Amino acid sequence: MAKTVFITGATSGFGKATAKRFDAEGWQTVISGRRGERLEALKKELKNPSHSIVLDVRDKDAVLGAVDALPAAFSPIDVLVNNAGLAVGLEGADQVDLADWDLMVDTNIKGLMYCTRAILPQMVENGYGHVVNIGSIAGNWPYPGGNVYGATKAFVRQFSLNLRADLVGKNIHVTDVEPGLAETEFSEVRFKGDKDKAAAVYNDVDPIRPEDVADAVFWTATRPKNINVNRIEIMAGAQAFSPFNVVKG
Ligand code: NDP
Ligand code: 8X3
Repeated sequence: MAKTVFITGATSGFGKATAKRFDAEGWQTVISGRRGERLEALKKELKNPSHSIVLDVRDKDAVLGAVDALPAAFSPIDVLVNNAGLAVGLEGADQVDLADWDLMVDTNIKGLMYCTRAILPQMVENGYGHVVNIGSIAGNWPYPGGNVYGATKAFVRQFSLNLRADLVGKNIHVTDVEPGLAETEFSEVRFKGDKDKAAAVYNDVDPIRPEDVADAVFWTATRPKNINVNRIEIMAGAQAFSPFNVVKG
């Protein structure tokens, strides 16, 4: 029987590429996101059975209801890819709009918690499962303006490790995939629709592609039972570290 992957934020970027990758490998997909027309367009591209759910991960009741209402053919979920997320703004912490911080916390932390809690019981009952969380290098390394975005991804890293602690012995694996500079709609969202500013982020650099991240997600989700990949941090080849910032005087 074909396995089923549930992907949040499948309307763009990593989520969409991940749906295509699992589909190409013969998996069934449950694709979700807020933009229904994009989900329908993606569904037409997929060869294997796919179930789409217009879903805002911030809506706890909607998340729990959508998982409860999964068609029998798409249940239980074998792999959950908690990918939906965003950065909003790059202002310093003293300048930031608090609504941006709320939005990141509600989506990247609370949305990911709701989806995980909704799907885990069926994995436990089934005696098999894998939760792949999409973290970020921003959760491991600080940068100016990364403030709450990076902190939400640090939550994802630690939550992933703590899930491992809870689920060990139940044949449920957990991985935090932590990409760096990758060209998706991420920067357009961060800069609130400013396409020129977003394009400048990827100008004259060879970034990670969504398919590279999909590849890592698929690889980690298909390791044998005796292996759990805890974390994978992936940077663009052109990306590395700056020295500490020392202000003199
Ligand atoms: P995109 O903007 O291209 O995709 C983000 C996806 O998240 C969209 O499908 C969007 O769907 C979905 N999403 C956002 N908010 C919600 C919500 N409230 N409910 C449901 N879905 C939501 O960016 P990426 O593909 O780059 O981002 C995917 C993940 O990767 C994010 O968690 C991001 O933080 C992380 N990441 C990105 C990096 C990068 O450089 N691109 C690097 C490291 C991590 P819709 O709008 O239709 O709801
Ligand atoms: C996205 C990568 O470095 O722009 O998570 O924060 S970064």
